[in-house]
Amino acid sequence: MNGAESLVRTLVASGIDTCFANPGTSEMHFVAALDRVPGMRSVLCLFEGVATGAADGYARMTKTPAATLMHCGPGLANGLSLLHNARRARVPIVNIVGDQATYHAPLDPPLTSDTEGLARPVSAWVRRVTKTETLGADAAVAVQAARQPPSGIATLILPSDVSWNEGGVVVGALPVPEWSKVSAESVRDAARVLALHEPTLMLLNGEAVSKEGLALAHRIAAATGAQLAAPTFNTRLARGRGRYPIERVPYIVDVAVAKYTGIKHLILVGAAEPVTFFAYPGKPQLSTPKDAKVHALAAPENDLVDALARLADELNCPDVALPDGPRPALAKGRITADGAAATLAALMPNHAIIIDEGITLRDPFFAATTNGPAHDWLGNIGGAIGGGLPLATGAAIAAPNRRVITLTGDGSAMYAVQALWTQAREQLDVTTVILSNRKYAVLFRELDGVGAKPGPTATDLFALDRPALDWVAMAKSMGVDAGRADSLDHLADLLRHSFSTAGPFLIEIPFEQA
Ligand SMILES: Cc1ncc(C[n+]2csc(CCOP(=O)(O)OP(=O)(O)O)c2C)c(N)n1
Repeated sequence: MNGAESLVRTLVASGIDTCFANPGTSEMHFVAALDRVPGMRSVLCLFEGVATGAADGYARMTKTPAATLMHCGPGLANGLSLLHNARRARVPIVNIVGDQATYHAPLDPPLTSDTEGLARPVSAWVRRVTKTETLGADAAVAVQAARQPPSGIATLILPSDVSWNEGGVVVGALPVPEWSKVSAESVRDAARVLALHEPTLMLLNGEAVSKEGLALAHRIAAATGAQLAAPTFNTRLARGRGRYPIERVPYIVDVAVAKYTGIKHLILVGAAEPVTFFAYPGKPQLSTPKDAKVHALAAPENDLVDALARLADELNCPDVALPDGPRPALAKGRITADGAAATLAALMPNHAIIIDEGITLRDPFFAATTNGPAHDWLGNIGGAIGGGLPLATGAAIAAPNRRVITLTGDGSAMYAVQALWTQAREQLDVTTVILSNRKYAVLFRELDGVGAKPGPTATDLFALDRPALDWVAMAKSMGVDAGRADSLDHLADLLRHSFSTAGPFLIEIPFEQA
């Protein structure tokens, strides 16, 4: 058996069943092994950023890693920004990067680069394999490293001769690392703080914003008067009917600071202190008051649901009723953000997965879907835009019986638009909603935030209408049927059509330019 085959067999034995790939010459033996080994779905992505973003989406839904396959340092470099987001989202990924043969690299052929150097900033674990005999064992360790709480990216760099040489050894799955429980002292400390009944904010992250985590946090909040919040962007937030709602820390610094004025205690549940996305001249860097006392109930690598359950027990918190607001009704007539959001919330199917890259048009959709059917809301944690369409691709592969709805700004959608082609090829149930304002609207807001004044050059650098993007033609060219909504009634027709038809569909919602 050659090294590549031992690698693929070890990955399958370790539970990896999907590989998002964009291969080249150095990965040919890996690709050939995929033909010989059953159990691995290979998904072609036409840009490495699609592969890395898809692996992120896959991991958010299954909580287990997929593999990627990249071509040398430059291929990895193409995928880096969405690996950055995946690292911030704390998801497991086994990132496989083919490279020059061990004996060829010293001659410095064209695709030689510092592959480790490119991998290190985004990876929790990096290893260059040097021997065919150990490749299987290295792969099993890579899977384990990716799943080491709080999860991360394990990059395996694979010289081509290590792949093609004979002598590969398949290794069985290593134990899956456990999420550690918080100490009794941490639970008691948090209980003591909450029993003071002083203004307290509990900031919940990770599994603490799952359906179970939110239910426990609401019991604690109802019994103690603490406020609850999730970070501005979340890996996977459980929402809609049957789930307890949660506010997110506002993105806009002044709004966040005003909201949390007077908070005396901050209890972190798998979250970090709420640092603002950027520094703005003369503004605070934290959304909570500087003098608020910070208490860590749990770190990201802890079992957060267990920590909340033990805290609720410690405080004897009774159950609380689920709030039950009315589902928004269909809106009609001229397109507005509120109307489009209500229409989506009125029509979306049960257990949808919403991918949020809505930028300035996000908030109405977040608000309207609060009382929509149960769904998961996947945000952009790392701030590198362009991950929406790739994330949707991976989430749809991970959860084939659920409709994925991508809400994306038109600017953001252009970064990795070729994900649509993979969605068509794999016939994924993804509805891509382009929130089309023909500009980088948020950057006007940011200009104002940092105190810069836009002139004609700045304004032109944020304009997407010269030339205009033809979203319907672009989607159709990649095999995705599409329509442009010209009213809210038309939007409702397009959404109904997509939700009742298998496979991907794209809807452009044109918004008036303010
Ligand atoms: C990788 C990366 N490049 C650039 C940016 C800066 N950036 C943030 S938002 C944005 C424009 C988003 O435009 P769009 O998706 O159309 O949403 P809108 O602001 O119009 O609502 C840009 C360029 C970024 N965050 N990440």
